[in-house]
Amino acid sequence: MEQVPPPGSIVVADWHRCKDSKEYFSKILHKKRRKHFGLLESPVMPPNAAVDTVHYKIFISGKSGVGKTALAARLTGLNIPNVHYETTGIETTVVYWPVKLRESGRVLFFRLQLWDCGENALRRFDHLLPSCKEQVDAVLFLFSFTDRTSFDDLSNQIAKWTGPSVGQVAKLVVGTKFDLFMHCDVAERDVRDFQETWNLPLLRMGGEVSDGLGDVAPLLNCLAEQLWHQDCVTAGAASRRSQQETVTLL
Ligand SMILES: Nc1nc2c(ncn2[C@@H]2O[C@H](COP(=O)(O)OP(=O)(O)OP(=O)(O)O)[C@@H](O)[C@H]2O)c(=O)[nH]1
Ligand SMILES: [Mg+2]
Repeated sequence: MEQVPPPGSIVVADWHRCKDSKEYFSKILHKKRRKHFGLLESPVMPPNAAVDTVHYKIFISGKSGVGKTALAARLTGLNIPNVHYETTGIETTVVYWPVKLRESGRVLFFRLQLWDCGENALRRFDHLLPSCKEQVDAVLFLFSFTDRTSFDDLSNQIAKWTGPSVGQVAKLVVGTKFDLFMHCDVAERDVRDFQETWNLPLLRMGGEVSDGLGDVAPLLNCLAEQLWHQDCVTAGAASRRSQQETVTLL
């Protein structure tokens, strides 16, 4: 079972609602809508308020039509396509998200590069998955509330990303199309059982993209929290290892 920090234990939850976050969130907004950043662009802070940026690669996993491209669009503040156009290769998008660490009060910009690859393209071209996996920091496992088979396949998908051969990868589960409750095919009880088995964060998404940050903040904060926790665990293990090596050398 994964060791997952409880929500809000590492980063300030709902920080986007706090007054002191305004100068940071204003750098990712333009006329109250999300600013879009190309691969070489980044938010610019005044020199006296410079903050560090931490970079991560995130892979979005899930069967065709589950809503991977729609989620990437939602997290970036773009409109969601109404019809399903199969993604024919890998599409990457960059999301910047400011975060305040609870303990130190330090502010960081998380630069999340989202990797969205069409499921049918993944099956067809063997070279795509290795590129997606290379140095990946986190995987978002998607299922759709309107497609039972996508939920039933989750354990299978997660198992493929678990174990010593995969290395450290933060994992989050995202249930899409939560707005289509009339067609819901996954019962709350099943979601609870799944969470008890896997102990992974599970977020529900759906509906129109809103102008505000409220619908994406829980997911982005949760992702930032998992990534930061993973880095701290890795850094702790590395420093313990170097201490042990020093002791052995002495
Ligand atoms: N109502 C609703 N529709 C959604 C949601 N997410 C995705 N969709 C719709 O589901 C369809 C498929 O979504 P995509 O994001 O294109 O699917 P995909 O996972 O990228 O599929 P592939 O690229 O083929 O692997 C689109 O028509 C979206 O508009 C949601 O949360 N709510
Ligand atoms: Mg797609």
